[in-house]
Amino acid sequence: MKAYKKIFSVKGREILDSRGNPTVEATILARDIVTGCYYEASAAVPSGASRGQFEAVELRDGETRYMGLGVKRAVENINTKINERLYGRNVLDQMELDRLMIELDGTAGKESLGANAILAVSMAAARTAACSLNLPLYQYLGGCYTKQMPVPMMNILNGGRHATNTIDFQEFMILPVSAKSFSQGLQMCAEVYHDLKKICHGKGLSCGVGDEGGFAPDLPDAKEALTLIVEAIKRAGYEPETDLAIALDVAASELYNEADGKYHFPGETRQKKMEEGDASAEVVRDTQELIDYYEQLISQFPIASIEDGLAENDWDGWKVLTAKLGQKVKLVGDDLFVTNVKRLEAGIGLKAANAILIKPNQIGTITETMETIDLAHKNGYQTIISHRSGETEDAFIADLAVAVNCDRIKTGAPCRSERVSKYNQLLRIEESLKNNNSLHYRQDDGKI
Ligand code: 2PG
Ligand code: MG
Repeated sequence: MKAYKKIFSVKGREILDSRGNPTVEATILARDIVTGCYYEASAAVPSGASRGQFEAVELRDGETRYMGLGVKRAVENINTKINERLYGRNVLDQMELDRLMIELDGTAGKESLGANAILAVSMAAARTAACSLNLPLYQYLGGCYTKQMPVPMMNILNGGRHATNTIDFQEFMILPVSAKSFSQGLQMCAEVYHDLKKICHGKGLSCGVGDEGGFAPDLPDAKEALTLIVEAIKRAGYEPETDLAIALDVAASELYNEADGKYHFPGETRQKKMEEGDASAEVVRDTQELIDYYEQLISQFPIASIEDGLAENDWDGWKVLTAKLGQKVKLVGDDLFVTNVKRLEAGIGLKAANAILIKPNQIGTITETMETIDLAHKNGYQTIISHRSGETEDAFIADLAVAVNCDRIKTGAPCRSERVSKYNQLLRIEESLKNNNSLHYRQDDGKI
């Protein structure tokens, strides 16, 4: 007979994320109908700043409290409508629970109940189910053959919407390509992070950090940032390219201007104005010029991956970008795909990008997240599980990354506990896989 862990209550609450903005946490209480034992677990959803236009909708109150960012309506939806619909259901039926919530919401973008409400419950269901079976979350989600650790893609320098500095690209990350294990890779990245701090300090640059814990100095352009990172890799005793490669998240949708169809670089513009003493100077690149710029950067620096190199609607540009650079580096679709099967299908058809960023809150349920990962793997797209810039201490994505055998995980700098909690959870998972003799780490040479 199938185990039945009956849902007794689904409860939501408003908590704070790492930026001090409200977000949603849900708790599910379930009871084993045979033993009578109760199980309870909670999960919290993160929130992005450079959100894609096609993401599922975060329901916000829009009143005066918390500058309109309160989530009391989403919480209320959990406590009433979702609680009523899921009461009595088996918490082990993850797909059915997600389907019921999607149906109850009834909109394509989940704007009626809120994707933040739905995802919190979806995650809490998985965690309560795992707890009721006495299984670690990664094993419940991934099955008994789960064994592969992801490669950390660690953010060490912040710009764009994640900082108030002058760097236009949003994220500069490092990838430990010579690491033989997750823990070794983590150590290498953290060492470089500390050396980058020393270098910034030595040059009189700010050592303050951005939203994801990477340093956020004022630098004139991406080349300067990349030069500093290469210096930090060397200073930490490693070889750029053979030990550590670089990954970028340009978040180009943020630079794109609908009016002229071009990419505007405010940080570089500021620098140009200062240098030329010309108040009307501006740094603007069209799609082709931006692709050429990436080609130049790739030839000068050990870059292995570029995320959101072009805007979410620039499909023609993505085709050209992929044809031109797709054999050299990973081209990751974040805002482009928004963890959505339909958008990924479109991308596969057009040969746009060769990797996908996976963020459960872009789509709103764990089931749909799994479907998108599945489609990506079947079509040879690399998968990278990702945090959001507004995070909580919940380390769900660490377990998810192992459960789905994803290639890489990006979860910020080794700084700020909401980022470090994911790395620490991965260390625990690595240890338990090792104890069971089932540990596997696919070394990532950063090559295509
Ligand atoms: C991104 C994410 C996470 P945000 O663009 O990849 O780094 O940022 O959560 O602000 O969308
Ligand atoms: Mg991104």
